[in-house]
Amino acid sequence: MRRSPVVSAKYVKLLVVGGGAGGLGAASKFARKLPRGSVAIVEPHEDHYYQPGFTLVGGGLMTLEANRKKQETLIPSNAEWIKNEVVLFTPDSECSDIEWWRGYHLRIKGALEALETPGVCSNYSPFHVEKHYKEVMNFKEGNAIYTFPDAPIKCAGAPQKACYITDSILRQRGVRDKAHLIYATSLKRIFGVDSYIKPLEKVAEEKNIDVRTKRNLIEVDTSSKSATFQILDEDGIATEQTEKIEYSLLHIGPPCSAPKALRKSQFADRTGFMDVDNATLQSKRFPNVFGVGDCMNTLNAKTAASVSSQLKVLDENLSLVMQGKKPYTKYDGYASCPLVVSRHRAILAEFNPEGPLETTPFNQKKPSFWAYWLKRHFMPYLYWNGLIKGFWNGPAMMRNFSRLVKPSSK
Ligand code: UQ1
Repeated sequence: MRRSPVVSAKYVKLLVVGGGAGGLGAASKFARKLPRGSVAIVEPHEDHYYQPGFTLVGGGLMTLEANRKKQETLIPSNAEWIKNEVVLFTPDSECSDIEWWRGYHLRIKGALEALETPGVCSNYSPFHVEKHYKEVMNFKEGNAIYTFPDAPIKCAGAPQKACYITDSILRQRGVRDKAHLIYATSLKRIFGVDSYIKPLEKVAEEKNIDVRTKRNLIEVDTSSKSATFQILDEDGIATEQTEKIEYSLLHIGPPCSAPKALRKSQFADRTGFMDVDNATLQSKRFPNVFGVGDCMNTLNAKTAASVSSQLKVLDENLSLVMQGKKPYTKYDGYASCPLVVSRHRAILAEFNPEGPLETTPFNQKKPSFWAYWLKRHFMPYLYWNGLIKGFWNGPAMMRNFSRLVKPSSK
């Protein structure tokens, strides 16, 4: 990795750390309203990936190429790109987003090496997502295991989406009866939001997927091609019991962490995520510092859709602080996860930590083609042209409008 020891010290009004969805969206918004030279964005990577597309790449429904753009084409023209990685924060630095796919080796013994061996893959990494599709297309027989970690994870629906798409592909290939599909999750139920549990349990049952709850992957042994799980108790605490399962295919849902420089900094809480006010997104310790995206310790699910709603809050609150005022706009914890359940259907889950927050007047809990179409064709467009350009503030306005048609979305 390129690493220059010191980035030349210079003054900018807003330093955005990370060129992911949150960082680009924030830089775009402020580069438009502040004078030239006021905004700089620190991002070491040449390529930017549309990560919500990875599920589709792993299912052979989109190419990786279609989800990749050069970072230089995305940095707002009025902002400066500092092509480097932050290694140390000093307290009066300003910080925004990112969580990257690195860090996913942290708590699973042997996982990082296993990803380079046959049968082991992850849709979370651009380097192993195409491998998933190849493995599914070449799958002959045995266990195909999809894991969900006992730690924060971005797009919590992605591991089960991968499992459902695999079921569809194996059926089409005529080898589904040779496969035992296992979804092994550390959670007590199939999904974290109550109202989507029943519809998802139905999908899993119809597809004959063996859902094993309270299982936390702790080790991958490539010589015996086996995965070891710790069994968790009702409170999610690890018991002494373990379970070892052999795999032909193992898809790893990675435990995610904030980037190292953030974890080590005074912006982080004890879990290593950025310690911000859950509503205003302002750093609890440094009033001139805000967060957006996956790196924060807010209660929302970590998805691109949540970033869109956070950007509106960030825009208003950071502007207030720049004018010497107090921030008051509140993030409602909105997140969305289009749960692709086959190659043509999806459940459009939208929720906040309190429950569902659906945008459309249609039944979003039922798998539908229109939800799949939105996910496959409309969302990438909205991301590249709306979200990262700082124009898309989430569907809250549309939600208010559709409430006129459908009074309650609960
Ligand atoms: C969304 O805003 C968004 O960000 C661009 C996504 O990310 C890819 C989504 O998947 C979804 C569902 C939303 C929410 C938007 C609508 C119109 C429901």
